[in-house]
Amino acid sequence: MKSNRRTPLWAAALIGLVSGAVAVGVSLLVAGVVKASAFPVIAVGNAAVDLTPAGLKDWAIRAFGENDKNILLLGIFVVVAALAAGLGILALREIRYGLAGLAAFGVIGIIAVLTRPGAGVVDVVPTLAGVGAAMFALHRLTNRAFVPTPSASRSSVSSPPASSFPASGSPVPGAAPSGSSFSAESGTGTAERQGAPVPPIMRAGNDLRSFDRRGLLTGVLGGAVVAGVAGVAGRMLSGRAAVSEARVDLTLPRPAVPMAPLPAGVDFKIKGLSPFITPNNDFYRVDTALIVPQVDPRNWTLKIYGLVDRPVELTFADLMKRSIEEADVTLCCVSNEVGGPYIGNARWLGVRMADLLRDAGIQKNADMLLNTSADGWTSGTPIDIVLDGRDSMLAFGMNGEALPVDHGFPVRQVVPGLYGYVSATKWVTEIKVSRFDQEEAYWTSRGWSAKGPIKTESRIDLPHDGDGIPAGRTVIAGVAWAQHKGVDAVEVRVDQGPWRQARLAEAPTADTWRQWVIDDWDAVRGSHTIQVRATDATGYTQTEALADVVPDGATGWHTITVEVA
Ligand SMILES: Nc1nc2c(c(=O)[nH]1)N[C@H]1C(S)=C(S)[C@@H](COP(=O)(O)O)O[C@H]1N2
Ligand SMILES: [Mo]
Repeated sequence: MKSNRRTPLWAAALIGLVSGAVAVGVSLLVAGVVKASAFPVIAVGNAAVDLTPAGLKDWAIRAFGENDKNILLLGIFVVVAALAAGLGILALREIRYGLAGLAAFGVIGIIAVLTRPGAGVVDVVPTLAGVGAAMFALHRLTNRAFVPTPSASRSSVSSPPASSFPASGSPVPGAAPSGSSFSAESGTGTAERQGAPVPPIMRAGNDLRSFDRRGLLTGVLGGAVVAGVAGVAGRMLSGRAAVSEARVDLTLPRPAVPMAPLPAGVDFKIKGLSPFITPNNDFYRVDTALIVPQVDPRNWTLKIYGLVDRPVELTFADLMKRSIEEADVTLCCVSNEVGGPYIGNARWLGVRMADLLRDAGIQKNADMLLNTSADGWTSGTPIDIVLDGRDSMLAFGMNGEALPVDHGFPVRQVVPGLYGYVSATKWVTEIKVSRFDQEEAYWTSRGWSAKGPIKTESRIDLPHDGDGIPAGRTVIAGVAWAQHKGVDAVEVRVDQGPWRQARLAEAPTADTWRQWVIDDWDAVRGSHTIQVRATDATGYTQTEALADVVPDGATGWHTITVEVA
């Protein structure tokens, strides 16, 4: 064993660094295992960016251009490394300080992770595991490299190794880790260390310690191996985590013409009534993907080819640089039964398809866009509809966030007025300009119509079918939709009685659903049926005739029964 007369601060800093690396490696591994979406260090970085004043951020983006992310990451790396080294030095002074410092960073990490958009409880697990592993490493490495000298064991109180962790309470005041706790922890080589006469070279807290260079070396190597193996394994497990990170990292561009804020009148805010904007977490999901495609925006491209004058290939960065627009559009699935749940409304952010298609130059004989997703699903969209002036878009934002992975990250198509199966391609990677008489999309070849305009429909949200409700004044409320036509009227009737006009919420455009309410139904005892029907802006009133969802969408009046007691 070699000892050093000067306090080897570099060794303490190295221990801090390795402990920090263990934290990063273990949290990456655990993030990969539990499929957490947020990695603590990146989450802290993003939170820091979010807290940065807008002016500074804009300046930084201008100054750093597309490299701002890398420079930011480098900055984070340097800061984290410096902090870790500092903790190592603190731990040498008094192990509890180092451990408390790690715990403090754990708390910051957890707060940062939890405040990322879309974060869930599972996302804190990697942080907890990383901090726990770092605490273990810091404690262990410090004791390996700075060996409590047997001569320093002035106290006869022998405390078990764990007692020097702050979590289990303060160690006995003034008691140095005894020789027995040291030998319990350091395994082989103990005898040699214990036997050698060690000059006291430093004080750490109340301990006299000596520097064990070999203990440092083997400990640091072990820590580095753990960190490296865990980190690499974590990365391998987490193609998913990488995409989630890229998604959380994404700074959405601003629309060229931001939409006016929604008027308060769009939403009656009645409990149990679908809110005007469906939160992303509540948004229905329909797709054929067993495992959601993980498409990294850095590798994503979109090809527009086929019957075009100039085939186009765009990267995600290309897309984000174009003129950006926002639109509120209610998506609906053709498989939605009358009264069913497969409908939701969101504010989408993206690029107008008309602009892109104009760049490509659509040829005269084309009438269909055959879209392909990263997982090979296809949809067929009529070109005349996409180009008739409606807000058809390639969307990458949904309700103020990057598109959730389940909803098509990084890019999906959104066309107001068409069912999802012919328009709403998620994870879209190709648009082949073609003809309906030459191509058949996924669901069309399985018995569904080639074209799928959304049918005018309405739904009762409140009360629920089968509810038992008290007699008296009762609210009946729901939503109605006729995307790109607009809902003009909603009528409700009870027990086949006269139709009553419902009061309509505002709807700034024709592309969304519209809330409606009857707030003064006098419910009397007994069993009652309630029915609803909508009339759209073309004057068409929904038909009573029941149609199945196949081949082109259900029809009929939503009818519920309630028991009034
Ligand atoms: N890649 C892909 N995109 C898809 C689908 C699919 O199966 N795969 N399903 C479509 C259907 S049928 C609907 S209704 C909408 C649903 O979109 P959502 O899951 O975001 O609500 O996505 C459309 N886009
Ligand atoms: Mo659908």
